[in-house]
Amino acid sequence: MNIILLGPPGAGKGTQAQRLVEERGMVQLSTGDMLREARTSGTEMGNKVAAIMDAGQLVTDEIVIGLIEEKIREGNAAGFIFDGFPRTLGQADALNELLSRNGAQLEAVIQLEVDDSALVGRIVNRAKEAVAAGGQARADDNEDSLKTRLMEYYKKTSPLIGYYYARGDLRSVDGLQGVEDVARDIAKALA
Ligand code: B4P
Repeated sequence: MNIILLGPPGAGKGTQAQRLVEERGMVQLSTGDMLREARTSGTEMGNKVAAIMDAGQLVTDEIVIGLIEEKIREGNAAGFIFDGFPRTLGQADALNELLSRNGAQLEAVIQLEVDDSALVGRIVNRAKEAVAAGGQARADDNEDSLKTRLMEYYKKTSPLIGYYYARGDLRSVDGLQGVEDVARDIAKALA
């Protein structure tokens, strides 16, 4: 089973992907995590990625598709959770092609619905918790970057809702609920 978790920044894609990994043994492919790893490489590409992410913008399709392509080619029996990918129509088309080229298909797209005011609260809270735990907040977890991240989401990612609805793949889940309740509704949507 291959599924996509779709939603604005802070909707809980990463949180729910982790649950699915624990409960179903699926493999999480988080482009955010892959890009955060790439930025630590010190390469020219890594530095470019860091600057784009910190500003809250989307990294180019070319870089992101390149990162995901290799993982899909490796395949896995339990299926992939695409966490934060695709984020543009170009990425969605590329994913279709990559899956069919590898004899795989998409089972469902879970859309996590959360309103903007809750998103801001969650992101600010995540930044505070990271600092309180003695670590560092993510460089893009601040109100300025978040404004850009939300604008990017509405402009470039939200058209995917109509795209997957038209294909009959979309399942919407109320992401404003607590983590357990969201997980329960995702399980229902996948039943
Ligand atoms: P991501 O790493 O994907 O991060 P995100 O969208 O901010 O977070 P997510 O929705 O996973 O939220 P989480 O569960 O952590 O992207 C970061 C950046 O990478 C992007 O801005 C972009 O620059 C780049 N990027 C990534 N993918 C890309 C792509 N495909 N194309 C181009 N660029 C790409 O939850 C957030 C917080 O809420 C946590 O603190 C969590 O504990 C809390 N929370 C979660 N669920 C909750 C609930 N139900 N109730 C209360 N709190 C909850």
